[in-house]
This record gives sequence, C-alpha cells and structure tokens, in this order.
Amino acid sequence: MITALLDFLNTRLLIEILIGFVLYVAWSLRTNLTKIADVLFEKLENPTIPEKHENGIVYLYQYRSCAKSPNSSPYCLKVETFLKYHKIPYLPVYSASVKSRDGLLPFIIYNGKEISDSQPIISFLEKEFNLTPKLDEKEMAIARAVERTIDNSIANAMSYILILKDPNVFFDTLLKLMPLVIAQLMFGRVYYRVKDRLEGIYFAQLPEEDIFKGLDLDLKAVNEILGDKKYLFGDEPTPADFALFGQLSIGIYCYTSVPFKTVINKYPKLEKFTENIFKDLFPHYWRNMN
Ligand SMILES: N[C@@H](CCC(=O)N[C@@H](CS)C(=O)NCC(=O)O)C(=O)O
Repeated sequence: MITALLDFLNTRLLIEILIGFVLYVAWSLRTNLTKIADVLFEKLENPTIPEKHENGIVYLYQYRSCAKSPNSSPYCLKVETFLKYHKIPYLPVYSASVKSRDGLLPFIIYNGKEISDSQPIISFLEKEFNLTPKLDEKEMAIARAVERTIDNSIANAMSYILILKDPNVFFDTLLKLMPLVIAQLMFGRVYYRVKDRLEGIYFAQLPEEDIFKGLDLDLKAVNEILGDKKYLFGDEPTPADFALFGQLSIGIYCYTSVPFKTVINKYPKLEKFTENIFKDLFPHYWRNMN
C-alpha cells in the first residue's frame, strides 16, 4: 500500500516536473520571441549603422518605413516629421535591434549626445535650433497637455484597436504590407510587446467599449482644438501636431483596421490634417501610394 502510494507520488512528482519544464520552455520562448524576432529581422534588414557620427547632423535611429507610411512607429514618424518640417539636416538610421539606452526607438545622436524619447528629443532640438513655437505661456501649457494626451491616451487606445483587439486582423494587415516571413517576424516583435505593455498598465483589461469611447472623446477634443486652423495652435505646428500626425497616419495609412476607420471617419478635419502633412512633407511617399 505504502509502496503503491510512494510510486503514485513519484509518478505525480515526475509529471509535475515535466509539466513545469514544458511550461518553463514555452514561457521563455514566449518572452524571448520578440528578441529572437528582432535578431532575425535585423539579419534580413541588414542595417547600415554609421561607424562614426559627424557633428552638425542629427542621426535619427528609427524603424524602417512600412509600405504605406514613412514609418511603422508613430513616435519615429513624429520626430522625422519635426525634422523635415524644420529642414534640419538629419540622417535616418534604420534598425530594429539597436535601441536607445531605455530600450526604445526613436533616439537621436547629435554632436556626441544621445537623446531618447520623442518628447525630450524635440524639446532638445527646439532649443538647439532656436525653434520654440511662438505661443504665449498658456497656449504652451495647453500644447504640452495635448501632446501628452496624444502620446499616451490616444496612443494606448490606438495600439489596442489596431494591434491587440484582433490578432488575426493585425496579421492580415501585416501580410498586405510585407512578405509572409517578414510579417511573421514583425508580428512576433510587435504583438507581444504591445500586449505586455498594455496589460502592464491595466489598459488592455478595460471593457472594450470604454477603450473605444475614450478614443472617441480624445479625438473629439483634439478635433475641437484644431477647428478650421491649419495646425492645432495656428499657422505653425507644435510638437502636439507632430505627435498627432504620427499617431493618425499609422492608423489611417499603415495598420489600417475597420474599427479604427469607423472612429476616425467621424472627424474629417483630422483626416485632412493628416493628409496635408503627409502630402507636404513626404510627397515622394504620397505619390507612390496613390
Ligand atoms: N515615449 C516614447 C515611446 C517610444 C516607443 O514606445 N517606441 C516603441 C515603438 S513605437 C518601441 O521602441 N518599442 C520597443 C520595441 O519595439 O522594442 C517616445 O515618445 O519616443
């Protein structure tokens, strides 16, 4: 009886160890999937990382363009649009695996300094090139609040809707933009990162209709601020405009999805705003797309 019990316990223990091992392997594969995909992606991309950085040029480390938009990352696009608008000499460096010290893209290297995160990058360059927008203190404060809303609240909802809501739709979107193997790698790189990030801040767990409602209210607010002006705060763009362009053009042109289209179609002025900047600053891309 005791021997039978011991045998049973041993078998159980063995099974548990085996299950634990399988789960461990699956988990480490799952968590390393994005890293493996980065490395493979990099091999396929064959990036040209400059050996040295010349002074006077902004080196913009960013993701590669997607077939329908100059970049697949809204934050990279935000910084590149700022550089283009202000005609600042810059060199894009396309890489999927070379990241900033914070592990993110974009980052810049300018005169030996590395700066990461789109908002500090633009603030730094505004000071460096004397480009601070001509707004009064109150407008500056509102512009800053709007930029942060776009970079966080709008960005989170858009990431959820375009990427997490339906992995099959996201994968199909990728397939329309790139060959199968690249799409598989891209899916591995993007999907789990976004999932971990949005679950980590308890955003992905919100009821889906609240996420849609939140995005709609944010876009309504931004649309109200834009009104009939060319840019959010008048004739000159602020970082908030570059942030808005970055986010919206990814949703309208790159990772398109029917649920996002349904929301954005309610705001034709925002669509026109995005189209105008696209046509003005990325004319080559625009022509290729149309
Ligand atoms: N707050 C940052 C966010 C940048 C960001 O989230 N970048 C994403 C791509 S859109 C990234 O690099 N994710 C990590 C990765 O892909 O490894 C900014 O404004 O630049």
